[in-house]
Amino acid sequence: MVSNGTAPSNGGSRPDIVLYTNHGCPWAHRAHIALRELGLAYREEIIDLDKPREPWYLKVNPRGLVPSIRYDGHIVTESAVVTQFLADAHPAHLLPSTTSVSSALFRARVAFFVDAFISKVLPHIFASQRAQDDSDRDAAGEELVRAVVKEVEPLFTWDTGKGPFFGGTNHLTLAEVQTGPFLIRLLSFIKPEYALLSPKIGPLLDERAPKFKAWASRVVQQPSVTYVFDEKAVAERTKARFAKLAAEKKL
Ligand SMILES: N[C@@H](CCC(=O)N[C@@H](CS)C(=O)NCC(=O)O)C(=O)O
Repeated sequence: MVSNGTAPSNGGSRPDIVLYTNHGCPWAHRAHIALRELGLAYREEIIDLDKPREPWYLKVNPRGLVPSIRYDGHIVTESAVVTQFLADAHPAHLLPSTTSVSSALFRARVAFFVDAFISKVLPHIFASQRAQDDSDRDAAGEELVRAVVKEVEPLFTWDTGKGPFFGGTNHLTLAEVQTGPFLIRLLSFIKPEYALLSPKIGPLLDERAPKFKAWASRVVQQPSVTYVFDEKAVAERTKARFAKLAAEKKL
């Protein structure tokens, strides 16, 4: 959602940005990556997700979710909308402006890639996290890899350059902004010490989806992706959340 007054006209001047966020939230993580990639200064307000949202925040975002941004007084909510807006308002390496068919095609491919990952792969990451024991976890991991092989690996044939990022570029794009938070969780949570995702996923991806695995491994090393991610804290919080849901029989 974008609301509040006239459209921003930011032609390179420095916008005043507030990011309402929580560092444990993957959707909010998208906004952090975009802001860092675009080199935009911002002030952050951490929203405590363990408490009911305060009335002032519900005025910012009636859904009560993070992330939201205030951009020169204009509120923008929903992570996909926030990051698309930032990339459009600050044309740079994340996304080409729609000035030609080829740039429109690149944007369409980014959008399709993100849709494939979010709609076909992400549900398997969540399902894997809900697994109750090692054998369930391994089975869910197999499903996850199957989805990557079928839906995402073939999209790397779009690469036109030799760079390691989306489309063969040498820099992150909006595709990495929108998927990066989930890639870093995927590649972190497969570590056996967390018992969150099957450790077999790593070798299976190497074998069956090598392009995806190489790409994801590069993305999760980028400073814009790592700077707000506290792996241990996020893994522990994720584990605690799933344990609570299991205890409440809500899984
Ligand atoms: N579709 C939203 C999802 C955001 C979302 O689910 N955020 C979670 C934290 S990860 C949240 O704010 N939860 C608050 C709550 O459920 O009370 C987006 O992409 O921005």
